[in-house]
Amino acid sequence: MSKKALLSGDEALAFGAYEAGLKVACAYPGTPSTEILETLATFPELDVQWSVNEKVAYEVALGAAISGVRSLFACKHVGLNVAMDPLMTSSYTGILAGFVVVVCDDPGMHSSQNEQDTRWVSIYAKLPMLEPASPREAKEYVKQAFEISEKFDTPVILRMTTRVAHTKEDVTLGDRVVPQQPPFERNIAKYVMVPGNAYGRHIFVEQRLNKLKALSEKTKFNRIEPGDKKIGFITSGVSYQYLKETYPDASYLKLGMTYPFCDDKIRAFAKTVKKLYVVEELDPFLEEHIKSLGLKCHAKDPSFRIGELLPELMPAVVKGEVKHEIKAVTRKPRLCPDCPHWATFATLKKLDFYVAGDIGCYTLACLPPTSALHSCLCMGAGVTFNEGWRKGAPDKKIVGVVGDSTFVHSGITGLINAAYNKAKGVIFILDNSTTAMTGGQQHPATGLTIRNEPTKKLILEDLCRACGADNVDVIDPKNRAEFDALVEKRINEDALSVIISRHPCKLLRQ
Ligand SMILES: Cc1ncc(C[n+]2csc(CCOP(=O)(O)OP(=O)(O)O)c2C)c(N)n1
Repeated sequence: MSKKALLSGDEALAFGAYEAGLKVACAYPGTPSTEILETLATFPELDVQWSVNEKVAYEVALGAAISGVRSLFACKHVGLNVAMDPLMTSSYTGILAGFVVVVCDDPGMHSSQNEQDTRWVSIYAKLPMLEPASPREAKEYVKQAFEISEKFDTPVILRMTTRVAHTKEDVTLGDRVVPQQPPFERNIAKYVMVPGNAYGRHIFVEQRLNKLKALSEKTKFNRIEPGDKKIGFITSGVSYQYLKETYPDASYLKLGMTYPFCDDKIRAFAKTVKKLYVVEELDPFLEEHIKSLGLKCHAKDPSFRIGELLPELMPAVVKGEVKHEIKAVTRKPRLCPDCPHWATFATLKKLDFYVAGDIGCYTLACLPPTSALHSCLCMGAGVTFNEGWRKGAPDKKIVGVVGDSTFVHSGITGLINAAYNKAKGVIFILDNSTTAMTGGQQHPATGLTIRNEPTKKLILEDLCRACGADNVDVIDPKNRAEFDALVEKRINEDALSVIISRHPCKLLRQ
């Protein structure tokens, strides 16, 4: 008898990948994708890791796929930016065993620094993209993604959004089947991307796109649902669910494989309906393409490109109204009571520093009552902005802050750069011994793996010295007088200093 379980999109995707014979999975945490790896880590037969960052995760997982085992990489949308270098060329090398690139976008920025639409990456990298609209589809699509990957020798992008990743649905579970793979053999023309070989592979990539286009025309994932002929929607992802709730009788072309585009199917569907609408969240990805086919279609006003396309907005979208109020979201998260970051920022505020910030719980220190953080761009920029700001404002009291997980992710290179280029100043590593912002994941400096097994522990103070910092101090920010005195001392020195402000997160899960 088949078993059922109530699973989120992330969890269902993980179960689907497991049943499809996945062997290796790598990721760096990032909402709303984090639970994919956390779920996969519960299967003991899988090789699952938190990697130090997304580029590393992508390369380890791709390497495993090229060695002959089905592999998966998962990240949030901004994480894919970090992995873009290997991603672009992996489109040329292709794979041996199936390789799935899962990316979770965050429309409405529930937990992100921007709202980018990853669908464009599929065009840019010439890779196929699947877009499930529910947890059940996430499970089904990931299985199909492995098949497509192997059949067409390509990484396959599987894109979800927050609502699909975090919504729960009952899902049927199946057995795990591990397919036989061909042996890993030397193949320089395919795996050594020097210009001559890459030229040959680029020809392959263009031919592959044509074959994938043919697949997109016939796949059941691009599905026509005939209904009322007066109104026809072309849509994908969670927008499909919202539209179905609002306009259950209309005709639909529901796209599950959104790239390459299924032009013939789109044209055929357009002919059957009186008024054609394209409804999609964020950018006009489908709209621009459908218009380029010479088809007349109605699409949302550009004001709806910002934020989520929530169910209650559907009638306004269809009527072509302008979103009158583009309100900034007023959620005001705060640091937890007794969070160790409070203590560090109390000092930085008191001393009236310009604080180059970074991404983590400590970003919340930009809000009252501390209001002591002055930038947040991307992971690692707390270290590099300290260096950059000093160039134009040498008279200001500038420092940089970075979390422990973020420092390992992408702060190390910035510190080496500062030392090499003779930069000065104080960098604070806010070491709460966890990746708190995303729910408390392990990283190299915690000395524990994703399964909480002991491993080699990265000693941050040794690392900072090796990077070239002149002074490295480790101190508990809750020892306020001592902490203040140390900061005053270091800020007045002509040196590159790192202060590791160490106190464990109150919510630390062991
Ligand atoms: C490229 C990228 N990957 C992942 C994330 C998600 N994310 C934001 S901050 C963060 C790490 C936070 O940990 P840490 O630096 O230790 O700070 P803490 O939250 O513990 O204070 C992560 C994983 C992101 N914003 N950007």
